[in-house]
Amino acid sequence: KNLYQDILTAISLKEKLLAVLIDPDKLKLEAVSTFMIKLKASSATHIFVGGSTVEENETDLLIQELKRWTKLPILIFPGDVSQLSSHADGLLFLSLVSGRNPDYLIGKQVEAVSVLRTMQLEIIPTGYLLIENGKKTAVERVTKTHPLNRQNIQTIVDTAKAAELLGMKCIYLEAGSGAIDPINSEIIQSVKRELQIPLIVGGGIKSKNQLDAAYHSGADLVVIGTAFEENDLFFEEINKPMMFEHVTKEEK
Ligand code: 1GP
Repeated sequence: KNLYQDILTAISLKEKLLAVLIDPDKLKLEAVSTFMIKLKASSATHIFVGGSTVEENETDLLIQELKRWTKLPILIFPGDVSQLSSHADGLLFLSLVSGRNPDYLIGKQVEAVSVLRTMQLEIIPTGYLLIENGKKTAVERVTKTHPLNRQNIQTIVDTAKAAELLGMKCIYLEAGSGAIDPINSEIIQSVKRELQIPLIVGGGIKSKNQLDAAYHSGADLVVIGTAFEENDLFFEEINKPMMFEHVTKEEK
């Protein structure tokens, strides 16, 4: 498996990718089978596993259970070093470049190395940018960092670009789980224009229209967690044809 190469190939074919984010703190092992049957009927291409506050071992057990039900690639989207698991396929090796807390820029990453050495995970270095969305998010609370101001688009673009120049393989624009507003189109378009690497967008996407708007603005991979947790019908709703399909076809 080469997860990153597969992402690049999908992008070159103008395919849009969708990751379902599963928080081990919220999805209990007994509920995995029902959740995965619904997920199978959806257009999800990836599973991300992670959360801001997860108990030791919970992630590993959940990933083992998920593996029984799916062949989709499972990537760890870690809130902490304790969430690493050898049963996943890959890891978004995040650096919170929107913040100025050295622990989340490089400290946790150094801590992770001794664990990663014992695992065979494909590691995808990812510049992680938290963008302000009107309410304080778990990422902000846990990392004790300030999100970037959503009005200050140039700073957001420059931060993403700096991460790319440092060698990151992806940029993740994050509004925060359960955000009131998802990352807006102007921000996504402006960042996308400057990037050569894949763009991941997540946080607060709760409708098919918002999902399509993120893709149309330039997101290569969209991450959705809360909407799947709270709305069973969403698994089917996202299978509907893309609202902007006519536009994307012309662009092809
Ligand atoms: C959070 O971007 C993800 O890290 C997904 O957010 O739960 O709001 O979909 P939601």
